[in-house]
Amino acid sequence: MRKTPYSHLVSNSRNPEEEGLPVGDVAVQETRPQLAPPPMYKVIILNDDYTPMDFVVEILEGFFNMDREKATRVMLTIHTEGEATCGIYTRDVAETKAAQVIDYAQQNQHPLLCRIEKT
Ligand code: TYC
Repeated sequence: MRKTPYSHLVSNSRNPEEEGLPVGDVAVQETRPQLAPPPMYKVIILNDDYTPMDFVVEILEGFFNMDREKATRVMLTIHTEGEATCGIYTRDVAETKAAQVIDYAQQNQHPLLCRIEKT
């Protein structure tokens, strides 16, 4: 190796002894590639006796990108079964959607609630 003022900082060698490093007592933990998909969370909207059906349909269209037909079907499922899953997202997105739905309902004086649940 050519000697330069900085050659002690540069490793061109795969042989530790050549660089004056100890041999055989250095543990190297390779980082594992992060390939696992993230955990996913359902956003579940709950039924109540007071929120107007039209308002729930508006929520499903506006926050969950459903068309009128799908939004109406999901709203009626919530109304008859007590709750329904409206979308599945990563945790941050699910938490944000749930908070936005509750905020928007409160701004309009409706008691609509939702929660998130790990899939
Ligand atoms: N049960 C409500 C009513 O009869 C309608 C409703 C549907 C409310 C879905 C909330 O998440 C809900 N007006």
